[in-house]
Amino acid sequence: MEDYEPAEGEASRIGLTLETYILEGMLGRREARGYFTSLLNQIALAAKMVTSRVRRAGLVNVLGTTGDTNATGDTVQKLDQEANETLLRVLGRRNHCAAAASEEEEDIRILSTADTANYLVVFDPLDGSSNIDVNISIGTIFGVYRKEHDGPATKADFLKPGRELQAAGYIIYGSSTQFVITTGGAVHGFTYDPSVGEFLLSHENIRVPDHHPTYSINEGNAGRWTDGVKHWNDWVKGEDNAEKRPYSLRYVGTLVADAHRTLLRGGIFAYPGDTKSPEGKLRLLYEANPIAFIFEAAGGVATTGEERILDIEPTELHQRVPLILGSTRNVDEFLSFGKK
Ligand code: P6P
Repeated sequence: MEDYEPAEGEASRIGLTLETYILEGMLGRREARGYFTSLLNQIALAAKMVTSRVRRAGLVNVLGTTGDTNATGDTVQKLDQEANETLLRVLGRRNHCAAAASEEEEDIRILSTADTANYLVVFDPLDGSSNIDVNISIGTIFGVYRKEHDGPATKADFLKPGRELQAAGYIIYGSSTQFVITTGGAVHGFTYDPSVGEFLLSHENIRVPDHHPTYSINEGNAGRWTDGVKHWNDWVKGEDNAEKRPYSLRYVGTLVADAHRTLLRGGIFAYPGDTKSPEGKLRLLYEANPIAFIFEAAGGVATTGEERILDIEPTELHQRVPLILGSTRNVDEFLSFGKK
């Protein structure tokens, strides 16, 4: 899948709208101008709708919880539910998305049985939703697979390794709203300009630096970590000027926010398995896989500590997985302390 190369002398594309980028195949999928393009634009539309609600969360009666719990036992915040319904409704139009798997849905949701419904979408509609009520960054994570057969989609269609993703991205509702996307080639970031209602290219061809003295982990779990993780954690906090240690600790508690910072600046994010949760906390299909796909496309790495995230053969829609991701040299440091 070749990257789009600007023509000789072509002006910088900074400021181009996401829609133009997608429609003109600049995401590196020149051959797919129709259904795939339409699907990505639908996701961008959903992102605009969700961001308009998130930005007013404090004003409109969407704060708080519904009292329900979702498929994975998390308390459902009202905004989770609204974001979930928005994505399902928008993806259900135009008959390009056959089905969706959402963190908020126990099973897959069939969205179309039309012959044109060639794609499957996995998403976490509102990652980090426990941070909504305290105005800390939250996000939406999505991944797009191709449906490889005729007829209605089934749950088995979603149990594919992340390396088969056709596109992956996230929207971070932070100090600004940014849309980060890749189709496997370059990774690009678009910043939402509410005055024009468009996502404009702001970060072209994002590359993860190969190292940065920052680490991101919930130290509250330290008592449950394996010895290897404990030794790594002691090492990053040790004194060594030449190696710029101690590293700085940055932890938001929203995967999209911690991953976005790590993508742009470098460093490492780790949510490893521990004695209480050997498989960790994060979900494979709609959290770890799309983020891992983005990091690898940007020159980073994403592993469970034992295997490449994108090679895992899923067995369940909501299965959890340990996730260590970031700069190649930072992740190598982590792995060097092993599982011991
Ligand atoms: P902890 C948010 O609830 C989430 O699923 C991810 O966005 C985030 O990385 C993680 O959980 C934070 O978990 O246990 O540190 O609060």
